[in-house]
Amino acid sequence: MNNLSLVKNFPSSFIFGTATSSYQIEGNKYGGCGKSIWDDFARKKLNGIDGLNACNHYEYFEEDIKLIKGLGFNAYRFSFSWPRLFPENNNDINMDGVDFYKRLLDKILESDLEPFPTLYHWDLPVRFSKIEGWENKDTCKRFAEFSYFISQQYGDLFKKIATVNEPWCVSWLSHYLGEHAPGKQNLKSAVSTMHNILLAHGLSVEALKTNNSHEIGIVLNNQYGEPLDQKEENLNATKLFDSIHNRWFSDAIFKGTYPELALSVLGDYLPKNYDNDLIVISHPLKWIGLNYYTRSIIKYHKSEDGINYKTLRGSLKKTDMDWEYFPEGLSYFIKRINKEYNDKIPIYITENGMANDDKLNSKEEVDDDDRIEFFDLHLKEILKCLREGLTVKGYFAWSLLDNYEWAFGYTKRFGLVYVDFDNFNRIPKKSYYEFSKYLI
Ligand code: IFM
Repeated sequence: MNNLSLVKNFPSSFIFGTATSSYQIEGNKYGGCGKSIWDDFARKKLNGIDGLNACNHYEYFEEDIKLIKGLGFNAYRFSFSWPRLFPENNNDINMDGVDFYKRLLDKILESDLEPFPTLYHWDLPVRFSKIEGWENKDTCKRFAEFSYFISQQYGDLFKKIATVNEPWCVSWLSHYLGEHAPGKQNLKSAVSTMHNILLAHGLSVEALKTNNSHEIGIVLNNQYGEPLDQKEENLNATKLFDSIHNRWFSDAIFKGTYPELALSVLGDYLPKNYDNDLIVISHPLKWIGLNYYTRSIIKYHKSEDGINYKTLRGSLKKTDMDWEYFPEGLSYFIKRINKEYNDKIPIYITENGMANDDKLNSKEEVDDDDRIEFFDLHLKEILKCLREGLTVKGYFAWSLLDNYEWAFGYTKRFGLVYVDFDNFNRIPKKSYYEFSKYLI
């Protein structure tokens, strides 16, 4: 039986935290929150299963922060909801929203946790749909203004801040694959969003810097691509997958370029003079967040638009998302950041975790041994990286609570804490107690 005793082997300066996001937990029915593109998408594509109530973190946040403290963790990653703060338009502030994040930050600090806020975790106010959301550079400018507002309002309450969570999901998953809001399936929309979301990040960095000296980062999600076999066509397909999924974002952020291979298929769809924006996109950062979950098997697949690959599932043990356990990928990407991009930058694993088909047992407890195994395997990879002198500084378990898992609604449970969505009861799972056993 796996346990998490290995957490004792981490240096005392290592940060352990847990991560959440606004739309997934807060409940937008509370506190005057406005509508986001996810409400619209849920209504049109998900039979109305949305984040209206979510975990009602808006009312339960004090209990939730207590739960984090009870884990023995020392940090909390959360996101600000843009539609909560500016529900109607870009000028009129919702004071209940302002007050909510003030109370939340005060509680986090009072509990001796380090806040790791993120400015954008996908809940774009729905009004931006009228101007095609992230396909329009005006949205980037408005995001910079929002960033400025946050730093003015709360700037003295946190040190580190991330601009955008997972730009690949904001762009490719949402505009090419159509799986997330706004649900488009159009290569041109995807490519302009792949560029604009990075521009939004760069403009946000500039806006944050005018106010104070925060340690600014961005959170990228990397996925390992494993060629189906050693045939040349599958090896090439894997390189293209990596170039679009991973290198597009890290090359732009760290080097101010886009990878040649991805450009060969996407370049025609980029805005004119896009390279001027790359200067803004590649402003130096103080830290980088890496979200890591799984790998994909990559197979050549001819496609009209030149995206000549297909992603398949392999035969390794899988989570309830049908994602394979592939912990080796985590150390692979940590190493890649240090060896290929920047050997000094602090790396935080800002998300890692698994969905499990958790059920309450007869004692009203949740025995999520598979999750304990998942954490153990991934933390072992991080320990290896630390021994090699790589600059990984922290680990955030995704997630604190079972929550709204986007297109899957409430059917996928990622939490360290089980949530009964009928009455908002929170029940710590076995994995929760495993962390606290060794960290407290
Ligand atoms: O729930 C999401 C989170 O919002 C972003 N990263 C991946 C998680 C699991 O799918």
